[in-house]
Amino acid sequence: VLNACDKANVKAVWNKVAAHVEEYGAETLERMFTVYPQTKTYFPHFDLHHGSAQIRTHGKKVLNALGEAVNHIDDLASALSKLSDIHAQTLRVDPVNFKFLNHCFLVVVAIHHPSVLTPEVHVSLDKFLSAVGTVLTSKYR
Ligand code: ZNH
Repeated sequence: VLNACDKANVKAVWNKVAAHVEEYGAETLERMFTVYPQTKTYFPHFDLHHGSAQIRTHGKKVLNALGEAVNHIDDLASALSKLSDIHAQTLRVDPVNFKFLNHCFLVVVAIHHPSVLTPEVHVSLDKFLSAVGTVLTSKYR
């Protein structure tokens, strides 16, 4: 459960990330496809080469959705309800992949903002990303 301190930490991280959603989103996805190549199976229709416009566009979508979640951090279930339907009913992404994506995003934040990501903030961001993943995989059956 995210406590008040976690919520403040996540918002502080997002203040740093918000201006770079496309760049960080693309880096997160590229890392995920490289480090966890099985995640590529969900994107057979994408050009997955370095610098792909589709990766940039999709990365921006994913990070904007995370930003929306930050804006509604007290009510993630309603804020992500539609996205949760899409992931459960249409995309059927195996839940393990959410951990991969979360990990890659944490690494990207760490690279760009090392001083922001104290161990305490790392915990809060990890808790937030897990909570988002839980919501997005909550309607699977
Ligand atoms: Zn996802 C889609 C978000 C995870 C896969 N996504 C999507 C979108 C969004 C998102 C916003 C768009 C939708 C519409 O169109 O409306 N995701 C997200 C988030 C997350 C995710 C926030 C977490 C955090 N996904 C994920 C994973 C995976 C995925 C993990 C695998 C690996 N998605 C996906 C796909 C899609 C999506 C495949 C579709 C794409 C296209 O375009 O086709």
